[in-house]
Amino acid sequence: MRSYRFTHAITRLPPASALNGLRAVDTGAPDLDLMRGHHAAYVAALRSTGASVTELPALEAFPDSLFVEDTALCLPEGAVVMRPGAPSRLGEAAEMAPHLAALYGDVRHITGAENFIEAGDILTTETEILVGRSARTNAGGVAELTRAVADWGHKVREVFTPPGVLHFKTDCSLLDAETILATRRLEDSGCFKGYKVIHCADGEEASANAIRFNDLVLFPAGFPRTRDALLAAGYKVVEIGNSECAKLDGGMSCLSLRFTPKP
Ligand code: CIR
Repeated sequence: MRSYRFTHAITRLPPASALNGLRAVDTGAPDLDLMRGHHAAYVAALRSTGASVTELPALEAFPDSLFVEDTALCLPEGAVVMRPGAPSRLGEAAEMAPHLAALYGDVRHITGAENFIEAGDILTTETEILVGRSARTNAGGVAELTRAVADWGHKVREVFTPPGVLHFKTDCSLLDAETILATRRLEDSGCFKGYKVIHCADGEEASANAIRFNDLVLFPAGFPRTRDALLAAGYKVVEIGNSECAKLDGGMSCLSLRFTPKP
């Protein structure tokens, strides 16, 4: 169950500059203290599963650097450092690379000058890696990732992030080997044939970004009907406040890299 059982995670503390983080729509300034409290609860939930969590210091030069997920794809065999499509985030990937090199023997890089890919667009399941093209991830980025992971035995399938949605995983999450939590608008694109899909309740589309991490599902607080559907399906749900990261279009998956490096 390598797609949701992990020994390690990496997070990065929110910088004060997160006030200037990217957002599609301005819904007000994030409250930094509240954001830091939510972040601490998130890290504690990861640690409660027994995983080793490396909490990196805040990077003031990069307002979105708490969203570490976008900087790398971590697989058992090795890690691939991304090339973020948002110009202000390009340098975050280089900041992450040495931390991955400390844990992995094989770290590869997306290098094509015209190729862009952010790992928020990547959903790794037990059998394949789905990559959604988006405003941040282009065909060249998907093609370069496909080549980078081929000799590790991983298959990449290119799919599409719905228009106006930041990342593929803004609208879906892996719950277990067969099951995905998704919005109806994403499922309607047909990308999850062969999987069981649990839908977010109507009006609760912002709850689609959750993470299965070992025995837990870390789930954003404030979406009771979708939470109850997950509880009814037998998942152990831990609700984490996400009101402040949501103002920056961030969610549960964005806040960590999760992995089990092969010894
Ligand atoms: C951005 O626009 O890049 C950040 N404000 C949010 C990144 C969220 N990351 C993710 O969905 N993986």
